[in-house]
Amino acid sequence: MIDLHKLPYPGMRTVKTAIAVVSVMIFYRVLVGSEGWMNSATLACIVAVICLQDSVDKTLREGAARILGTFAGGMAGAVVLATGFREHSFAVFIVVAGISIIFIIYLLNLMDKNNSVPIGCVVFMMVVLNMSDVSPVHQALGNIVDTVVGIVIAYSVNRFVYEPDPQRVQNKQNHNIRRRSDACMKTQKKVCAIHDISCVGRCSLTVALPILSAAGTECSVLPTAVLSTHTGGFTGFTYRDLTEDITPISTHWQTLGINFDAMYSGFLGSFEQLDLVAELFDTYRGDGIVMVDPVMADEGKLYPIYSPEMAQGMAKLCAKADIIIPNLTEAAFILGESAENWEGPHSEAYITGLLNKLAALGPKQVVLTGVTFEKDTIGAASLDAASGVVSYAFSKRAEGHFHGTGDTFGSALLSGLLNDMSLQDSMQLAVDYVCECIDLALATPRERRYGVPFEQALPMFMKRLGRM
Ligand code: PXL
Repeated sequence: MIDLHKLPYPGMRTVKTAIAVVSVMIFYRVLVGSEGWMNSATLACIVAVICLQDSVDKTLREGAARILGTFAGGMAGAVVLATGFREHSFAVFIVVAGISIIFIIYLLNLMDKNNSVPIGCVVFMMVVLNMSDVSPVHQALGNIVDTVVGIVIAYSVNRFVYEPDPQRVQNKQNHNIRRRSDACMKTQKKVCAIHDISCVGRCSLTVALPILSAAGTECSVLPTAVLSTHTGGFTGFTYRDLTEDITPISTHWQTLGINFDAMYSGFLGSFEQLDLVAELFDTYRGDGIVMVDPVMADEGKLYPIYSPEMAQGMAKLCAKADIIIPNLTEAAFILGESAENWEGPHSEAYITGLLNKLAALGPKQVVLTGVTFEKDTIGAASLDAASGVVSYAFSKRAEGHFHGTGDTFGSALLSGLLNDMSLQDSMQLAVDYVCECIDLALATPRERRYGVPFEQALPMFMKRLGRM
């Protein structure tokens, strides 16, 4: 049973919206009379409802946007009526109507007035769909007048019925943000990212940390090595192996009773780290996700700093993971196969064969990157070992190699999973995000070896995660 006493009262804005609508109706009833007042009142009522924002200042700003939208929609409608398209066949009329809507939206977006778009389209439709005897220009002007009436009444109600204290509005907004983030804090996921720090060149931790933070997770790091730059495309880089620091760091963490919802390993600083990272997984995995990116090779070749034993060691580490995310070259090295087919195009049988052989090593899920069946698209394939389900995520292909995109992909994929997205959706998110980063990279003069401008695509990424 609903306890009526516990229901909140309707807010002041709700009441004021009702007052504005009723005032518009009274206005037109008195002005136009009992015949035809409803037709005139419709647009003014719509405008009053959408203009009635929670501050007077905002109502005015919205009002200006409505007038511009009304003008654009009204004029476009007048042109369509004046040129007699409505009297043509239905097919011609709907084609012209569709093109006009595109034109209105395009024009308003070009003027950077996208909040004028809805009213522009509403007014256009009201003009072209309303059979009245008045001339098109008359009708368009009438709509503009009705819009102004709606705005003036919304503004007056907001201003005179009860003007909200801006401080109170701000406090309420802050309170809502706090409430939302309190709820989020209770469930905020903790990740441990185990990669190197390449000081310059956007890869590994300098990519994983910001992406996982933007995804709302608390990202701790365990650096495996510190390099002045990454190893692809730079020479003369410094290399400090942090193998000796891993056990003391973990020993301290254990005194703090730390645990993680996800452990995500990438580039390792030495062969010995394979065992150390496997131990970290045992210590901290709990019910969390262990994701291994077996970073060691690309474009058919092992990275020069690694020997072939690294590939065998990585295969053992992959066996301990819940998810592994090799590229095609790494998959071949892990399986002890030739990597000459890394570039594709690949056959579906080849990809599913690799997925199954990788799953046989032990991980619950395998995500293979760099999969391409046709020349214009590239993406990833996944296999869920328990269900046997194979899925794919593709995006458009760009020529060439882009440093750090494996780390961008892995961080985005894990972000999706930790935000409760399915493996398929997380994979599509990661593929799309990398594609957006590459598009941005192609649009900047920065040398490729400095990585992709993933920072610029974070808003798109956060929107897809529902965090913006
Ligand atoms: O993005 C993979 C990566 C990570 N860390 C270092 C690298 C590379 C790839 O070249 O050199 C140090």
